[in-house]
Amino acid sequence: MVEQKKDRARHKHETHQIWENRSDYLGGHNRGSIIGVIVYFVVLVSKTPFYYHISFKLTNIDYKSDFGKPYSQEYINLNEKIMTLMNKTFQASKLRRQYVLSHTAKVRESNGKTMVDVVLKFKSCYNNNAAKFRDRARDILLQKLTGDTGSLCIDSSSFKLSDIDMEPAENLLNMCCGRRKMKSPGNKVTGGLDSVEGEWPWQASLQQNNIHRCGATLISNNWLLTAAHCFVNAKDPQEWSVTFGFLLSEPKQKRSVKNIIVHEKYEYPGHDHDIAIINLSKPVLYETNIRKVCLPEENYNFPPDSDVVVTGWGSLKSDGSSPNILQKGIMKIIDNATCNEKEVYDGSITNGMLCAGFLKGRIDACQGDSGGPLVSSDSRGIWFLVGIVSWGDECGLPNKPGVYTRVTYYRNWITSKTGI
Ligand code: 4AZ
Repeated sequence: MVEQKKDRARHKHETHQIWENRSDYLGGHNRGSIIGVIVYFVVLVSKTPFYYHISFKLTNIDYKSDFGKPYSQEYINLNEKIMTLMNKTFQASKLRRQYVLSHTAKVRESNGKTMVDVVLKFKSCYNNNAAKFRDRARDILLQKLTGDTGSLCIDSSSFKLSDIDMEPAENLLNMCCGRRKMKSPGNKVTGGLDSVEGEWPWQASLQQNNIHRCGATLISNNWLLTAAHCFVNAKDPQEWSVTFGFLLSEPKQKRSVKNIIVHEKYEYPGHDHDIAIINLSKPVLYETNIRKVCLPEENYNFPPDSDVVVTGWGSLKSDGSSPNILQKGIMKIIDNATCNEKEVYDGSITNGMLCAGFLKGRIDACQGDSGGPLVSSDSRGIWFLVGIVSWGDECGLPNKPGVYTRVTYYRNWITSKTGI
C-alpha cells in the first residue's frame, strides 16, 4: 500500500507524548498500588459470559428464500423483530442485569413455515448455579412466548433451549457478512494508513511456507477469494496457509489449505481472469474480528466515483518492505472508459476488470496486496466485495491507478465452484 509517510511519523510522536504525560501524572510507587487496586476489582467483579441456543417456529411468517441472505431486507427486518422481542423480554425480567444480547443465527424452513435459531448471551459473576439460571431463562422465555409476542406468532410447543459453549456461540454470533463491531476511526482521511483491530475482519494473509505472499478475502467459513497470479509458480496447496488477524506477527487463527481453484481461463502473464478460490482444510471459527464479507449479486452496479477501500500488508512503495499492521487505502472507483484512455491504460481494461484510485496517483495497492479485497459499504453500513487486487503499472504513479478483478463479473463462476 502506497501511503503518506509524514502522517505516520506525526501520529507516532503524539502517541509517545500522551504516554509520557500519563506516567508523570501517575508517578512512582503510587502507580503500582493503583494498578493493584484495578487488578483486584477486575478479578473480583469480572463476569463470565455464557450462552444459550434457542429455536422456535413462527406460524404467521411463510418462509422466503431471502431469509437465506443475511444482508437482505427481509432477514434484517425479521432479526430486528426477534431481537426487540428478546430485549423486551429480558429487560423486563429478573435477569435484566445479566442479559447482554441476542442474535438470530439462522432462519430455516420447516413445512413451509419459518424456524429461527437464536443465540442469547448473558454475563454473570455467579458461575456455580448454572442449572438454576438456565431454568429461570427458560421460564421467562416460555411465559413470554405463550403470551403477547407482538407481530410474531410463535408456536410455543416448538420452543427449545440448550446450553452452547463460548466458541460455537461466538461463531454463530459473528456469522453475518460485511459487518464489523467497531466504527472505522479514520474514514475521513485519505491515504494508506494503519487499520485497527476488527476494522477489516474478512482480510486474510495468504502465506507460502509461512511467508506473506498475497491478500485473500473470507467469503464463508471455509472459502476465500484471491488472485490467480499468486499461484503462478506454486500450485501445491501444501505449501500454502492462511492467517487471520490485523497484525501479521500475531495471527488469531491459522489454517492450512485443502484446495486451490484457479480460474480455468487465467493465463500468465496475461491479466484476464485473475481470480482464484481457496478451500480451507478446516473451517475458521468466526469471532468479533474474523468475519466474512458480503458478495454482491451479479447485476449489482458500483457506480464510478463511489468510495471504496483497499486493504493489505503490501509494500509501502514499489519494491519496498511489508508492514506488520494491516494498511487501508481509501479511494474512488474509476470507470473503465476513463481507465482505458490512451494516457491511462490504453485499452487494456477488459469487462472483468475495474480500476480504483486517483488519476493524480499516490494512494494505491502495491506488491503483496495482490489477491486482497477492495470493498464498499452500502447505505446501511454493510460491506461488499467489489474487487480483488490484481495489477497496475508500479504503485501510486499518476494516470496508473490500481486494476482489480471485477467480482460481479465472476459472481456465477464463484457460485459454480463454492455453492455460495
Ligand atoms: C503486484 O505486483 C501489484 N498498483 C499489485 C497491485 C498493483 C501493482 C502491482 C497496483 O502484485
